[in-house]
Amino acid sequence: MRITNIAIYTHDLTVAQGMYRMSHSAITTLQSTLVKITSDTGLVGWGETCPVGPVYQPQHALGAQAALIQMAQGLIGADPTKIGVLHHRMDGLLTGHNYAKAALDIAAHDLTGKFFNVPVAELIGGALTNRVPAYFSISAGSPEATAETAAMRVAEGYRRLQLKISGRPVQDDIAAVRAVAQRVRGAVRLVVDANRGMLMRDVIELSSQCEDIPFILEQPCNMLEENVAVRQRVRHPVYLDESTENTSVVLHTVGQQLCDGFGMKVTRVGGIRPMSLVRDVCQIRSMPHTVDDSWGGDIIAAACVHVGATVRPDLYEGTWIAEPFTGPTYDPRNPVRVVDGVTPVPEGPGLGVLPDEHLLGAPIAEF
Ligand code: 0XW
Ligand code: MG
Repeated sequence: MRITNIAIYTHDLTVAQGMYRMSHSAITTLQSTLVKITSDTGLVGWGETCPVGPVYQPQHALGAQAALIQMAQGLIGADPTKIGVLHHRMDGLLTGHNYAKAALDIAAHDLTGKFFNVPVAELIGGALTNRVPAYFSISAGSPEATAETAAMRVAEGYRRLQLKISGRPVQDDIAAVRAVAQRVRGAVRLVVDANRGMLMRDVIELSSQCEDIPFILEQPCNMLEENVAVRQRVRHPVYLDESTENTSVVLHTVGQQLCDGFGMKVTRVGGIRPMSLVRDVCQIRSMPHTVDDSWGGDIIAAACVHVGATVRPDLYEGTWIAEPFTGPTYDPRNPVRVVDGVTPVPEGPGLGVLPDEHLLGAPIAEF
C-alpha cells in the first residue's frame, strides 16, 4: 500500500462548561489539527493532535500544522502499514516535533487496521478489555465547588479523580484537597495535579499538611530535577506528566526509578507506536501510568482507549478524554464517550471512528 494524498484540517473545540482552569492557564477554546491519509487502495486513515493551548507544554497548534506541512510531501509514496519505517522517514524529514508526527502515526494505525480488518488494539498487542476505566479531571476552583464536582463525578461512576491545583496560595490548594477528601474519601483514587505550577517549598507543605490523605502528586514542579528532588521530601507518590517529553526521558526515569508513575500523553511521545513502547517499558519495571492526551476530539480519544485496552490492568491508571468537556466532535454516529465512568473502545477496523468531513470544511493544506 502507498500513501497517495495527505490532507491537513483544523477544527476548533470549545470547552462545554465555558472554561477549564489548570495551573497558570485557563482554557476556553482549542484548535485541533487533523490529518487524513489516503492510500492507493482507496482506504483512508485519520489522525489528530491537539495541544491544550501554547503554554501547557512546548507544543502549539500552529507548530503542529507547520511541522505536518514540512513533512507531508516527503511521505507521499510511503507504505503506511510499515509504521516503524514511517517513523524513520518522518525523522529524516524533521527532527523532534513528536506531537505532529503523532497525528500521522495515528492515521497510519487507523489505515493499517482498516487494511487488515482489525481494530488498532489488535495491531499493538491485543485488547485485554473492551471498556477502559476513565478518570475525571476537575478544573481548579474553590474547596466547595471542587468537592461538589467530585461528589457528582463519583456518583456518575468515576473511580479516579484528578484535582487541578496551583497558581494560587498553597493554603487554598490544601483546603481544596481536604474538602474533596472529606466528601469522597475511600470511594476513589485521588490525584492532585499541579501541572508544573508549584515551588518545592509549597509541595512539601501540601504533602505534610495532608499526610493523612492518600493521593498521588502529579507533576508538581516545572523541571524534572525539581520533581525528582521533591519526591525525596514528601510522603506522597510522585507521578511525572509534562516532564516526560519523549521516550528517552521515559526510559531514563523508569530505569533510574526517578518517579512512581506517569500521567502519559500519546501525542507527546509521538503516537501509538512510541506509546506502546512506553507501555512495555513501564510493564518491565511495574510502573503505573495513564494513557491520555492533553486534549482532542474523537480521533485522539479513540487512539487513547485503543492503547489503554492493551495495558496490564494493575498498571493502568485509566484514560482521560476531553469528551465530558467538549462533547461529541467529528463522528456524530459513533462518538467516543465516557459512560458511567468507563469508556467503551470503539468497534470495527482501525480506530473505529469516522469523521464527518462536512464538519471540518476544506483542508488548510493538501499534498
Ligand atoms: C487532565 N489532562 C489529561 C487534560 C489536560 O489537558 C491536562 C492533562 C493533565 O493531566 O495534565
Ligand atoms: Mg497532568
